[in-house]
Amino acid sequence: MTDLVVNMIGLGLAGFVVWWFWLSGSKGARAVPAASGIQEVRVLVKDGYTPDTMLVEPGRPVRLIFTRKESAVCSERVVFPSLGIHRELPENQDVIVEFVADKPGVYPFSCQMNMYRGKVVAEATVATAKATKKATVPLN
Ligand SMILES: [Cu+2]
Repeated sequence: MTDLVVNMIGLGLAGFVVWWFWLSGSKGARAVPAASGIQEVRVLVKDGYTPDTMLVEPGRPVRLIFTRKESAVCSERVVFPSLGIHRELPENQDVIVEFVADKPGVYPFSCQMNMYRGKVVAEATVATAKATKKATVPLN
């Protein structure tokens, strides 16, 4: 039973590493910590969100700067349901959304009609994941 659980954890971590590398491709963006320690990502709002996936470290402040470059009614608001955040996005203006992703997990956001979608993924770095995996292997 213990072996099974440990194997599951190992598989999960391997999957996580693969997934992380996949996400770090063209669409995902890892937030770059500013000098202040805030993890900042600029998001273009036009035919969707670019990037639409942001990777952040859990427990540290996140700042998303949305710039809407279209007049489509669709994107006039951005909503983070799990964080209770609703913001107007006037055209050609930077709108800052700040929060702390205090727990690892996925924090989705969307336009008010849920047509444009994106997500903030709060996860430890690959280095952390590898260290955890290493520590897990001898138990197999
Ligand atoms: Cu919409």
